[in-house]
Amino acid sequence: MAPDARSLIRRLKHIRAVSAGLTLAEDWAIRARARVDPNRSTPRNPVLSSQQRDLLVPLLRDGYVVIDGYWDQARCASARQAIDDHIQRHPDRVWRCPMGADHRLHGFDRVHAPTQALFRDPMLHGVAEAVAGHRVVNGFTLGARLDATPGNLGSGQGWHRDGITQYVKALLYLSDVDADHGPFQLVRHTRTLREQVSRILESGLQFRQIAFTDADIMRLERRHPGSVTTFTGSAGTLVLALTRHIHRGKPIARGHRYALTNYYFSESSVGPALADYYDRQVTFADGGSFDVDTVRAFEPSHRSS
Ligand SMILES: O=C(O)CCC(=O)C(=O)O
Repeated sequence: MAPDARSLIRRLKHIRAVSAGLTLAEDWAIRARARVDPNRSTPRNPVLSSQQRDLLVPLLRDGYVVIDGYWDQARCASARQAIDDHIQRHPDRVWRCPMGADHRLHGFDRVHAPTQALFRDPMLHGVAEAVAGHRVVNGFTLGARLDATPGNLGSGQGWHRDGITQYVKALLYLSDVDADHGPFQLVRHTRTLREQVSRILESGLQFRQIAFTDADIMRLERRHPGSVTTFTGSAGTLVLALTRHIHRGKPIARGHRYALTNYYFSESSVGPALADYYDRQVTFADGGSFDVDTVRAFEPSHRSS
């Protein structure tokens, strides 16, 4: 696109009615395209267990649900050690943020057998699919350690929302996380089309905005006090969250935060473009890359049960 056209669009997006209109139009186009998409995939077995229903109801209502004690302390301690060992042994396979706080091991499930239990968890996978309304795949489990370095932005590098093909993340704390240890935070009422359009009209957010400043969030919080929700919890706590909400890991003030995160994607979005996106940025924990065929071939056990 010509630079003039780009700058015109940038200026138009500052007009709230234009941003709201574009958001509505894009949503309509996405839905229309999905209806005629020959590759559209639907879950073969949408039947949920009572445990899954118990997770799905608050997840859809609030945008998150917390499972206490998903892993016990011993398992968390051993995974923390495995993350430290891997970071030390394979520094070339670690993605680091510019402030040196966030250390990320993509595909930690490939090198740490106990993480497979989280990666494959059919209960979580089934809930992720029920939320999306179509087949999703778990692209990888991220193993991460955050260190409290000066000026760090926290996990995820600041307030953002995930892309339209990522509905849900499962984040498992491996260490105790209080307000100082970089907890996950989510801004409620920023996900649905209606909420997004309202936030544009009230608070000046913009069409397709995926990164947000602290000032943006303070404006939202002033209008809707209590929207920012902070997830503290002990090691072993799992947070399932709809990550089209604005969210971040809070900057870490003390010590370290260890976590594992499942990255669920719409199955139809997993292809060369996504692989290329990861190839350009990271080497996976086993030295490999995002492998479209392997990711798509994995058949979670809940589909056949
Ligand atoms: O780990 C967290 O607390 C959130 C990370 C996140 O949102 C991201 O990496 O996109």
